[in-house]
Amino acid sequence: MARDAVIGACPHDCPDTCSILTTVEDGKAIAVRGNPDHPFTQGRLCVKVNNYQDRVYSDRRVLYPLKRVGPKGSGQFARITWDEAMGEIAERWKGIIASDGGQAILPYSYLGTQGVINGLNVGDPLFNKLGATVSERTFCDSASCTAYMMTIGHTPGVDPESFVHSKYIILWACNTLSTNSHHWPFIERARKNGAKLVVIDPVRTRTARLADWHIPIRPGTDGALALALINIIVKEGLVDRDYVEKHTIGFDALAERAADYTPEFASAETGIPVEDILTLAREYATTPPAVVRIGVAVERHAGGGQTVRAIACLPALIGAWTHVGGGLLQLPIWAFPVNWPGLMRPDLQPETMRVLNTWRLGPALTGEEPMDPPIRSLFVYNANPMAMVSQQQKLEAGLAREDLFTVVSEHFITDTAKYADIVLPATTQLEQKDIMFSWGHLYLSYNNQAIEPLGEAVSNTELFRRLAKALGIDDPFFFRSDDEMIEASMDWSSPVLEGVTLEDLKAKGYIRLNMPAADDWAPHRDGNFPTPSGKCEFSSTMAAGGNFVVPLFRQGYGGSQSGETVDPLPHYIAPNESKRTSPDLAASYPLSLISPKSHAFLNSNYGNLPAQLAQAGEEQAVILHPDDAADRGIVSGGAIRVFNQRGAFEAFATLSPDVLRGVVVAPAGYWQRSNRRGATVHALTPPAFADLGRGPTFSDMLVEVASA
Ligand SMILES: Nc1nc2c(c(=O)[nH]1)N[C@H]1C(S)=C(S)[C@@H](COP(=O)(O)OP(=O)(O)OC[C@H]3O[C@@H](n4cnc5c(=O)[nH]c(N)nc54)[C@H](O)[C@@H]3O)O[C@H]1N2
Ligand SMILES: Nc1nc2c(c(=O)[nH]1)N[C@H]1C(S)=C(S)[C@@H](COP(=O)(O)OP(=O)(O)OC[C@H]3O[C@@H](n4cnc5c(=O)[nH]c(N)nc54)[C@H](O)[C@@H]3O)O[C@H]1N2
Ligand SMILES: [Mo]
Repeated sequence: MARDAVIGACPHDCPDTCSILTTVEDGKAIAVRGNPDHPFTQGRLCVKVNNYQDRVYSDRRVLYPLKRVGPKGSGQFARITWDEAMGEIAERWKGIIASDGGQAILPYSYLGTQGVINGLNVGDPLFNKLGATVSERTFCDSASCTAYMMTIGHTPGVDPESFVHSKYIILWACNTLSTNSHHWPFIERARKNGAKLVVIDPVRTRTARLADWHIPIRPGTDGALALALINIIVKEGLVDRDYVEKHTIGFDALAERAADYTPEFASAETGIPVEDILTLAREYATTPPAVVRIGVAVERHAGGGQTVRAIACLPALIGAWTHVGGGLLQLPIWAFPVNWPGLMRPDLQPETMRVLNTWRLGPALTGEEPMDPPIRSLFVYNANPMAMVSQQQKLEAGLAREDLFTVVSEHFITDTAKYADIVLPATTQLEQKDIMFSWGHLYLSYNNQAIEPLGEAVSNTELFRRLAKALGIDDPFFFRSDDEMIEASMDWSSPVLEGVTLEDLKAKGYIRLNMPAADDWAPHRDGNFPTPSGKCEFSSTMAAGGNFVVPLFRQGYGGSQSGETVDPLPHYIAPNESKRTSPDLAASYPLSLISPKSHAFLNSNYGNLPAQLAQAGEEQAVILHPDDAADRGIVSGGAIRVFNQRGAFEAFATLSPDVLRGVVVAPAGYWQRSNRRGATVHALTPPAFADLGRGPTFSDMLVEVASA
């Protein structure tokens, strides 16, 4: 019996990017396990991925090209050949381009796989070449990244492994044990060395339960808290004068601004007692090394960007950056020398291009959002918009359009793929090769292909080669092999890759970027922030310049929302939907709904697979505080309807004092099959942009709940 362990890397859109060993027997993957040698993976895989082979060999996999034979959305398909599929797509697209122009074609994608060659940008060059509408992908961390760049620049920040040296750790809107679980051992080690762990979250999550101090907060009010911390630190003389003098700009203006945000003001907004706000500020400022880890969730509100601006000012204010294990951790992805322009090829875009934000997809398809030319064809890969974006009813109506030619590349017939005219089978990570960055640690990974593709599944790179061929494109760029693409995916001359060869990377599966050791590294001890001024910018020079753009690799056009200038100082923007800002709305819909990540799903991945559904619960649950439930006569396990001015979905009630009163929680990622009437939480989420980077406001909403 031939038995091998193949070294690969987890493909998911998750900070941990684990090193995976796949046991292959006679060409079949029989098990996966975490690589014990990898310093971050430490031999453990999560509940989502530890049976990855079951995803690969699931009898629900799409393994052949399919063509719709029933009505739109019926999920009735018949097998066709790749030649037929490519022939039909090329013919339809050529016709559309001739009659309406390339912009009538809309690609839609995200990070179904995070591999550098198969992931985010794999389709960009082709769609740019066709002059298709550009899909602006800003629903994950775009407001946060824009704010972060404005304040401290594109720095990796604190090495997540340096947390072992921290003495005061704040996990701010981050459910580490579910969404970044391989970071936990480092936090645990710090605690063994005496660190205090604080979690700021409206929910007593599994992470909050293990913290020394859980601070419940009303959703979307973190900006008020952060500004009050600045207020107290300034007023009580806890500022590191020397650091501020040398390595920041705009302190006086920040101090003056923060004077408006008293602990009393913050308490009224956040629901946190004044005493606790004072204690948090004092402990944070006087317990070095102090570190803040922000979760993506902190941004999903009207003021998400400015919230991150305020938080990003804190470490410089107290000189936290002078210590190993002190400062801020957001996304260390900035450390990886990825050749983004080479992947995206923005140079291929025509001069006039149309940009459509991903969660405007529904109204764009129905025509509610004026589209000239209208969208005639939609091409979805690496994404499941029916499960993950707002305006679900409109999206469903748009996808049901008879004249819309929809193609979806997938592993499964998702809620989105169900509406396709053509479904194309995609390989999983075991069936393809790739090179991987991480947004949660500093190791570059290589995913060796473990098994041959199942059925007629192809990798995304191969899919786009086939499309280019069918469309008669002759530029050799579109026909590079995976190896050539991997070779071109990084700037190998970058100092962080000094001495690294692809051969070594393939053999070992991962290498640490050539950065100082985590035990000995305070990245901004001497300032050196990659901002325009080289300093931490309390007062942002980018914002002071008027309307500005932070081009992100996600084709997010960060910056101010729609052309207006941005206040260069951090400030508090209250939620769009709250008792204070929209009392009339709150009279009908008094509860705040958030939809954080599920422990057992990865976004909507695994929302159809038995092991993960068994862990998460087959049906969508909504968690309410027992008093909020009692007020409405709702009992544990009862069927409920959750609704607001935009829509409704049905679920069953789970009662728990772990959620703050006035807050309801619908874990994200469930498919329509798990909801009683089909609609999911995105029937209710708002389509508004946050203040910076066109971030989402998915968690900025009021709802009411009633027994169904
Ligand atoms: N298990 C699992 N892991 C994942 C994912 C997944 O779907 N499942 N998805 C991956 C992806 S794409 C991402 S972006 C990351 C996201 O990683 P996180 O940002 O950690 O994920 P969330 O669960 O969305 O939110 C974290 C916590 O923020 C809280 N929260 C919500 N609103 C607020 C608020 O206004 N203020 C504060 N202080 N807290 C708030 C939620 O209750 C939740 O416990 O996780 C990645 N990892
Ligand atoms: N309510 C709510 N909505 C949210 C969020 C939230 O927290 N709450 N989070 C937001 C965030 S942070 C994110 S990142 C987005 C995520 O939004 P999406 O990226 O659209 O969500 P996924 O569920 O990860 O969908 C990825 C799809 O790609 C498929 N796929 C996987 N690998 C491959 C491959 O190699 N090739 C192809 N062709 N397909 C593949 C998977 O089967 C899956 O169906 O959702 C956003 N929406
Ligand atoms: Mo995300």
